[in-house]
Amino acid sequence: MNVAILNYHRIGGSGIVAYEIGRSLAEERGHRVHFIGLEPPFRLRDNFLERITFHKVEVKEYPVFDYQPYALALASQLSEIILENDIQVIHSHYALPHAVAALLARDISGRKVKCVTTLHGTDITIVGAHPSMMNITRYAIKNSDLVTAVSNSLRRETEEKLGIEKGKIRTIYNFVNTRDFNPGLKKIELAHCKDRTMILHISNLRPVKAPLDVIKIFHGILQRVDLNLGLCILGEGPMQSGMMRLARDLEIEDRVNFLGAFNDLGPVIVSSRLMLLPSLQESFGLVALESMACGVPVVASRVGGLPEVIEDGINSCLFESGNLDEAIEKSVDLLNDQKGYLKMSQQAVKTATKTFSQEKIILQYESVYQ
Ligand code: GMT
Repeated sequence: MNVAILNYHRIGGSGIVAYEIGRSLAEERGHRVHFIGLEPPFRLRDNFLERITFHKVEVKEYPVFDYQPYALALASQLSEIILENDIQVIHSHYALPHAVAALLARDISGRKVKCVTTLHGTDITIVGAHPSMMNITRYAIKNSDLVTAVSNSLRRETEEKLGIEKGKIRTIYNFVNTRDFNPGLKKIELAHCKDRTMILHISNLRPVKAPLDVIKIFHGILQRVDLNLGLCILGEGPMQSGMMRLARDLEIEDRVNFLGAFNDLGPVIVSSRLMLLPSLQESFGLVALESMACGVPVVASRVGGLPEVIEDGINSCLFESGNLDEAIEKSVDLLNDQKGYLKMSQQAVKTATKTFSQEKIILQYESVYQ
């Protein structure tokens, strides 16, 4: 099959899922995959893979435009790619603008190419639910041939918020690539965390990830655990300076390390003891799954799709959103109970490899395309 994939190239879950689907389809299932965007997906940059082509979208700069019309340029160039490469399926990750651009490109091309859209979360909960974007998001969903959501929670929320009929959206869970995320990866020693037990947080440090709560939870754990702990933050985002300020105010700045954006997360995760994810909203929480695949339990808020991935007390821990005392207590219990920790770590790997294995989920996408 000839498949076009549209996704955001910046580091983030939706880009990872899009890239891994394309890579598996090309490398393992023999399909021809075309990624189209402003930049190649970030994981593609270091790899040259057979049967994968990247098409760069050119956006015309012109003084009349206050904003460059990326979606229109994408639709126009995609319509040519459809004809030149006999594209049969366009898979859009993130409703806006990708699914809309795909529908427009199909119209322009005059071909009966099928449009599959995968909803990732913020495209519905934040962007799509905003009155300024609601109608066009609903249009994209209704006119796609098939729509998938990365969790039941996101599927239900989309049905409710946008008034989509039941049955239109199918849940296909995210998955993890166990070659890059497994407990056998070589541990690394980060200079700042030498001799310390590392607690980790990975995100884009936006308000939805509640990054200040990460600092507060870490501070609470420090008061109650007799371990030399360090906190590592991976990722970049607008709340980094606020986090630094809070760490200074709480006098723990020497224990908090900001490592910036990383591509190869696996070695950092396996070198850590615990992952904190206190998000206010999370349609799936790919980073939780990646951590679990490495055998590192997660302490996460009970929001969105996280309870579909995490079985509280079995493969990781959940706390009520905003209840930081509960988050601290569960983290402390886990750090103090070696036997319980080991059991949970093994169970986390089992969940990641059995329920959310890449091989299994890719077959679901392939059958969607067929
Ligand atoms: O979390 C973000 O802000 C980034 C966003 C993205 O587009 O990558 O993440 C969303 O999609 C991921 C992949 O499906 C999910 O694992 C994340 O839970 C989801 N984020 C939110 O729902 C906040």
